[in-house]
Amino acid sequence: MTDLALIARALFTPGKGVLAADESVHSATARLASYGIPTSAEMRRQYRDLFMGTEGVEQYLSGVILFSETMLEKGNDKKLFPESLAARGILPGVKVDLGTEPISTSPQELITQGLLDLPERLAEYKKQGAVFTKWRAVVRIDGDQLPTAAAIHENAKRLAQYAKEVQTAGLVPIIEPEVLLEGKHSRARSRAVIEEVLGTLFSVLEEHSVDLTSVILKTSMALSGSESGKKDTPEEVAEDTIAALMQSVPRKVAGIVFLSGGQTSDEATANLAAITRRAKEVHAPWPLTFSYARALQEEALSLWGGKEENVLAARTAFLGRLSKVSAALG
Ligand code: 5MM
Repeated sequence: MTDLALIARALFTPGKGVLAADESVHSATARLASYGIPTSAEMRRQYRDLFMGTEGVEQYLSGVILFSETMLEKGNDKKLFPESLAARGILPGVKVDLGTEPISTSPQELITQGLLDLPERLAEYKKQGAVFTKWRAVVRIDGDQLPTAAAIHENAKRLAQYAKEVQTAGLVPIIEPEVLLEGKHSRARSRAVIEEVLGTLFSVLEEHSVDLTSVILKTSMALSGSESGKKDTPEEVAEDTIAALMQSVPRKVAGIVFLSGGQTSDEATANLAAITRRAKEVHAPWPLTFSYARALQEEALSLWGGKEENVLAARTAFLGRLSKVSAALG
């Protein structure tokens, strides 16, 4: 097994998963504001510290995805965040895409930016202690109109170029083609889109000679759209999600992590439990775990409210959610 494949495997240590703490300045500001928390660079640092500074997270976290700003900041323990994580046996990773912009020929769809100076930035992140990276593409469903094949293909090409550059730099790539929950679509449509997106992605990765043994897929679950009026049972989500993955993801892939994508904390936990059960039933070939942001953060953020006196209660809630999500891995 290569060194990169070993790092990828370590992210799937049984009972552990990945905290996504890589919100850009724009997303972190919006997240804090939505909980009535004041927004500033210092509040963003405290927001990161609330989670990463929680005693005992190493029981549940194999890795944390950081935002570039956080790579250079210190927690309340006066250690740089990547160093503090590594000292507790948690692998530090970093989001390296630079966000999305509308596609000129299909303005309702998005293309992810960030390839131009990627090799230089990867060298810096590696010096700062990152051992893995993440790039997110966004896929919007609208009836049979969206996504277009052209948008799926262009995002796949960029994900493949990113993954190749990252492996060349000696880091593990997480590839995240997020199929959005927003919309009126059915779960069947979500499953079909996930299959199409992943089918295209893995064929383009192969064209770019990306080594799949150190690639981690971060995927959405197959869910009915948030405006469909339908609430799926965890068993329905699990059946369609695992079917889509079995159809489209090569056995060689190092592992699959799930995003929570706007589900509540309880939904994301119950759906993960059903998915891991279903994966065992059908002998799915890859290790699975979580890579949640919102579903791990929401209870703690409501309790915290940006106030020092609430830190302990917020951290207790965070650890409680981590323990439930870890238990969902079976
Ligand atoms: C889909 O978002 C990723 C997973 O988070 P959820 O579990 O909340 O769905 C997450 O890693 C996302 O990529 C980051 O929060 C960064 O997002 P932005 O929009 O700030 O680049």
